Amino acid sequence: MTLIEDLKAIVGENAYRTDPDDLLPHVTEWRGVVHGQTPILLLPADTSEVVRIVRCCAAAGTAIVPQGGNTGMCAGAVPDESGTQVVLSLARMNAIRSVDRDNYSMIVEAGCILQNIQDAARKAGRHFPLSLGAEGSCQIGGNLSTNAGGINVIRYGTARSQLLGLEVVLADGTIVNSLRALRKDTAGYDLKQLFVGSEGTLGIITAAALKLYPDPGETRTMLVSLPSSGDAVKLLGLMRDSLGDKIEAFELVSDFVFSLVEKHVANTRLPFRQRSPWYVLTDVTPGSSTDALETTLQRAVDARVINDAIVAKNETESAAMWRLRHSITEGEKAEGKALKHDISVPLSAMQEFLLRGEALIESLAPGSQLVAFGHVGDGNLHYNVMLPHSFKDGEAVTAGIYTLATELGGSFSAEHGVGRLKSKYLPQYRTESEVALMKTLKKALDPANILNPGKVI
Ligand code: FAD
Ligand code: 2HG
Ligand code: ZN
Repeated sequence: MTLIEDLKAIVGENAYRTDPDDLLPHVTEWRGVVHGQTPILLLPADTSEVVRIVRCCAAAGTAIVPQGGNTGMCAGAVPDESGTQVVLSLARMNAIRSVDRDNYSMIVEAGCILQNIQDAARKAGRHFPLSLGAEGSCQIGGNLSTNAGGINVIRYGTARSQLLGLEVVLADGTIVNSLRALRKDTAGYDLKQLFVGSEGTLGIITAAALKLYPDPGETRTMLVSLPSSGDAVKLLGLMRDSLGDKIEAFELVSDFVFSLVEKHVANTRLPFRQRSPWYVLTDVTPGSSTDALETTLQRAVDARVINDAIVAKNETESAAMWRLRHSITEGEKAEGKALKHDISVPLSAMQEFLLRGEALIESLAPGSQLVAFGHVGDGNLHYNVMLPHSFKDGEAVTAGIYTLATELGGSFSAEHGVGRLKSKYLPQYRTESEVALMKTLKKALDPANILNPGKVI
């Protein structure tokens, strides 16, 4: 039998696709920026089928591209153009194996959709805080493989912080089972964390033990308008002084970005009568400190750090505010192609980045439109740029932004990973010894380079 026939036999009828129309969404990056090819998409039902697929591909020297919801931003989940790489989708491995209320944990398969995990936690009276715009289609395996961030990192950390244990299949088919739901465990190297953020290049995640939290209580959503972007950091400082860690989300959005959403996404409207250049959308759980919240807002108005603030009166108003935020990627895509930059800097350098960044873009590509928004409370901004039509190449702009972030002690890749689109920048913006160690790890775990080759390093 040929390899493809062997692979079909492992997963069985109805659990593979070879028809080009069926394959198209799985070989195309969701923005349509990258197109690849594959002979087959496999949909294994369980870990033992993943093991058999990996062994079969390893014997044939055939590359495997693990795929979750294919919502990633760096084309990490699509195969190259060779037409030889097999795509392994985790979509059918989507069971919530168990929820342990007392231990504040759950065990899920890698193909679980993020929103289903949040819902299952809520049903059990618990909270799973990872939340992002693609939560209706991205999978927890993809979230862990990219170390996803999203809107609640300021309080709970990234996907990495939500992980208690992992089951992973290595490049030779070995299962490493560390599905222990423990908050404390210092027995040897913390192997599970090696696979977080490794974008399918070191192993295939098949299941995870996740951390749950108590229900954070009543959440207040506020949309605040600001005279300048730098005021966001001042506002965050004031809020932290009075509310401590009760800030669940703190997102910065420019007026231009919201105008793109209003233009392209139905039923979206900014609730302010008077527009400002920048806004912060924030969720807080003040508990008994509602007075502190009001005093803080008044203090911010007096210090001219904010222009105005609207506090959502109910769930519907809160959802409408968050819909504006979660529709940004869609609004930007509808307007046209943007150069995507996903940078971070220390909060103390954020104001300088914002000031120097605008000037830099204007000097390198005059007439560009800056699509700036993101998780400013984490020091992470989506600093996307729409070039004027006369500009065919944005390389200098991208290099300028990455260099500025690096100079200020930041990262060129804060949240979305490296994948295929950013792999050429890794050697430039990480030290030689860091890259060398990454290569050593890759070689040790995947000597034949069959797991997602061409991605990350
Ligand atoms: P995929 O795109 O399928 O895969 C991503 C990478 O992980 C690939 O390299 C793939 O090979 C690998 N992979 C997938 N599953 C596995 C597995 N089981 N084992 C090993 N490797 C695997 N990201 C954020 O961090 N924060 C945001 O706020 C955010 N907002 C978004 C909003 C929108 C509208 C969209 C479209 C995307 C957004 N993203 C965001 C990006 C994306 O949703 C995340 O990167 C997400 O974690 C990817 O999950 P996925 O299941 O789609 O993974
Ligand atoms: C977000 O924060 C995502 O909304 C997407 O990370 C960012 O579209 C983008 O550039
Ligand atoms: Zn983001």
